[in-house]
Amino acid sequence: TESADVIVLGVGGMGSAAAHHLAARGARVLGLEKFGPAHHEGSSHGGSRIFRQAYFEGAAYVPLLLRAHELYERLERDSGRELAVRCGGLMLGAPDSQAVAGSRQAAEEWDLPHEMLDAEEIRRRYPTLAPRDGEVALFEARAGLVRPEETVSAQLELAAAAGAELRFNEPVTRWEALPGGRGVRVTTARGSYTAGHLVVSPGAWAPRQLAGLGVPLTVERQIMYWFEPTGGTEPWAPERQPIYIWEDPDGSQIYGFPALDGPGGGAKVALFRQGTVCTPETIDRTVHPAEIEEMAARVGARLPTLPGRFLRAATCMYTTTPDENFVIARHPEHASVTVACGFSGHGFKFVPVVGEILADLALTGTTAHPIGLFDPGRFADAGA
Ligand code: PYC
Repeated sequence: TESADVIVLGVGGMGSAAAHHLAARGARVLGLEKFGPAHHEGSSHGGSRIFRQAYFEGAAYVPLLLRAHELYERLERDSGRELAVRCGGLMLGAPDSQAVAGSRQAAEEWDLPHEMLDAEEIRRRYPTLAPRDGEVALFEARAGLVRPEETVSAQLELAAAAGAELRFNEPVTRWEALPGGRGVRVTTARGSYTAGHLVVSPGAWAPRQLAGLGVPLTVERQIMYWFEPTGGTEPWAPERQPIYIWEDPDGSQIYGFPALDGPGGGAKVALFRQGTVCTPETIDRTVHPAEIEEMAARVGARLPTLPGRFLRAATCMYTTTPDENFVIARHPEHASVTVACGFSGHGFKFVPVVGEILADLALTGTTAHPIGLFDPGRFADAGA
């Protein structure tokens, strides 16, 4: 049996961040991953994730986003990789929609720089967008996108450079907290390891790896689509086109990105939430013609130069809690285990700050970051 100070189970978005922060603080880290580095099987692929701070899901997230912004910049400097594109962001919809009213409330509460635009001003600034009369937008210049695969790769590289041992294609079959606070034992397809502490960051594999946590999690299949705009990608360049989340009167939201990655890269669009329930084993990885047609019709109604030509689509997974807030805590039953799961489709922008929090919790049992919202104890009565 080999041993480490801290084992990290799953080194995707959150786990690679934890491994990076733990190793940088001098812990002997062993990272175990079912797939290869920065893989496409989970929730951290597809070239782009939204970054924003005027957070309509709740102003309580804002301090974490302020720190995430700093840590992404530090990660960019330390890795020499381009991880963020600061193209700005628009939250669009009726003035009382969650996207608009919620982001405005967070911006006002935290004094975040933002502008409110009416439909005419949106059309004037962004010929790619066709809001209806009465629709408005909150524009946030500091918003933009982050690059998931590059971010995971940067964190893995920096973790390894700080001494972390990372083992890929090595699925964990079982973990257990040893009695008497003697740490943990983790068994994989290849061996058995002990450590003083375990960080469990399994993404969509949480329902199995954290079955005893008592958090009701739902894994959802999501689809990302890339279209080539009619008339070319010039107006869709990140210098001109911000990211956007656009809420319909029925509360559903589409979101999208500027055209990235040169000719053939296309403009990515997707539905926020509303996925179909799946498991990592049963997810249908095929994107069907009817799904593409439905998305094409939906974007065509709002974005005059889309759908243009369909380029490609890919699936990924959300792991969602009933209130869509994350779960980040010491395990309520095992003091030698820290858990991170249930990022509910909006977690990637937080990746480096979650790594910092997980390192705090694993090494000291506490953190100065405000994480009360993420306590798994909030579901304690749910299944009773
Ligand atoms: O977290 O901003 C977000 C987001 C938009 C769509 C999916 N996640």
